[in-house]
Amino acid sequence: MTISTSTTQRQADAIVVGAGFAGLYAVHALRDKMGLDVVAFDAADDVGGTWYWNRYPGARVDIESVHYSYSFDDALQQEWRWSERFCAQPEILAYLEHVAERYDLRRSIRFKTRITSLTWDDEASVWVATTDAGDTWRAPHVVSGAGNLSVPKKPDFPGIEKFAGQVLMTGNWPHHEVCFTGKRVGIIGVGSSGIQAISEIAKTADHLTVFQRTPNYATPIGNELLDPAEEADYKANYQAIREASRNHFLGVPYQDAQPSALAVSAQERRAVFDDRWNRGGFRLFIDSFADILFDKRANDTAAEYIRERIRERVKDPATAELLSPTDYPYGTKRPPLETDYYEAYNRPNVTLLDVRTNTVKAVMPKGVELSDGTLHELDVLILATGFDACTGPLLALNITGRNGLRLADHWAHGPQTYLGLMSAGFPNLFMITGPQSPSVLYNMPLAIEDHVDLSCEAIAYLRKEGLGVIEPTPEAEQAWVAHTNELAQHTLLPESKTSWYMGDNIPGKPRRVLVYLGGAPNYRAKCEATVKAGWEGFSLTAAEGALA
Ligand code: N01
Repeated sequence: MTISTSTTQRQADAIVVGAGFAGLYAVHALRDKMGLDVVAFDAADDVGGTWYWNRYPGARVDIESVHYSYSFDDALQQEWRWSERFCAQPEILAYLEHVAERYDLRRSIRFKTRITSLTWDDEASVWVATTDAGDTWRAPHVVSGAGNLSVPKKPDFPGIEKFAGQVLMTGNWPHHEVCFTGKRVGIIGVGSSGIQAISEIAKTADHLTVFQRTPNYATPIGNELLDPAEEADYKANYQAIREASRNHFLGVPYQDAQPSALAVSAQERRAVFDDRWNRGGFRLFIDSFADILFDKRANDTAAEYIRERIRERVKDPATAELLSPTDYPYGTKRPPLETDYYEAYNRPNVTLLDVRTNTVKAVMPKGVELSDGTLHELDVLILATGFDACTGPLLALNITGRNGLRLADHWAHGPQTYLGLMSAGFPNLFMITGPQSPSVLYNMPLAIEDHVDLSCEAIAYLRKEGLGVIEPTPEAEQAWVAHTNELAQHTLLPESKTSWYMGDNIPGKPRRVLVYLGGAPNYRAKCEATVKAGWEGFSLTAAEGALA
């Protein structure tokens, strides 16, 4: 369909939120595979989603690009060339632009348009979307590709609006090149974004001050140019690789994990850690020993190994100490991957400050003031302070479901979903990689494809059966929430008190695990069994009214 602009109240078969990995594939699947009228919305002026907004220096994927890419069309995966093992943001954005072009997706997307509310019309069984362009759209189905890490955390530093220099956010980086030469730069936050940005900005800034609250367990990404022979080999075996990925906890075809870090000698353990450290990616975390995320004593061995490596790389022992996490297990905060991150602290132009003990008091016109009264003068202040993860992007859509139920109220104590895909009282609303699905603990493009395909299957089933509405039963939802909470209790995740996996990074956000921790293969099996059992746990009914 080409979007009509002739009326102010318009109709479609499906509304898609977002034009990132999820929104693009949803448009293609719903429109081109199912033949539906689709309209998508994105606040940006082009496609890309997270890869559109996160343009900070050093932004790079941390699952190998050959794996972190669409699998839905073999021709696409054969023709696209990745230049590096872990490509940088511009190349991933170019890939998504290519996908938009190749499948002619832009004609179904309204850019520079944000959905301001989504309201279920009980009488007509349709969603009514309003946009900041002043339009209203009606459609029986909504597929949200709003993302998991797309709503940056609001700055919580008093006085920031009075800062005389430039404030930049990694999650909403300017489109022009930012030059740090001759500048005093400060950065708050040492998560994946901060760590990638620090490693790059340290090379050009006159001085870089890092304000660190909680140190992270960063390990080498192991990036290098992708050897064409290796690439050809991947491409010749893509089907098997994708299958192996989908059968792996994290959605990558790694197969070398040993059962337990505690079942081998210290020497053997060291050899495994060294090997995974050298091979890079998430191998140390996910492909060394299978009990690292579940057994504190196993975790301690990996944590101590990483601290040892930090001490080897950072020249000043006090700085190395400050960079070494000690009060939460490895992997309970999302582990960042790095290139030369720790070496940045050996440079004379980089200072590390501990803002856990000496907190940020305020941002002053000249710089950042800490609780002890010291003022750190800056020309540029970068906020790498994270996101309102998983629930934030959905709540930002201002969603009201059946009988006036607001999603914000339904989720007042944390997300409530069935399979992380739908929520009771919010019919025909498909949340791609929603909370309590494997999402960020799975290879995102594959997680997205699985969820979009499942949503399409639900819509096709409704149509085949002459029905109009699908939603989870409250009982199925409650059981799923209890199941995801219980799974989390069997892991070490709840032991970190500052992890966005648990909602801890946003003041006032309810503490509840935001991801499904049973692993992608179990999750996929559960979805398949649900469909096979006639959409068990869902209620499927006729639509209340015809589309007006
Ligand atoms: O955000 P984060 P991120 N005062 O929440 C600090 C993905 N990603 O944007 O830990 C002082 O991890 C906060 O400190 P603390 C990836 O999934 C992927 O870096 O709360 N500090 C922390 O250090 C990742 O996990 C890639 O004590 C404050 C930092 O800000 C996710 O996005 C690249 C503060 C936030 O870290 C989010 O990563 C980038 C305050 N008031 C991101 N408030 C890839 O490589 C916050 N902080 C693919």
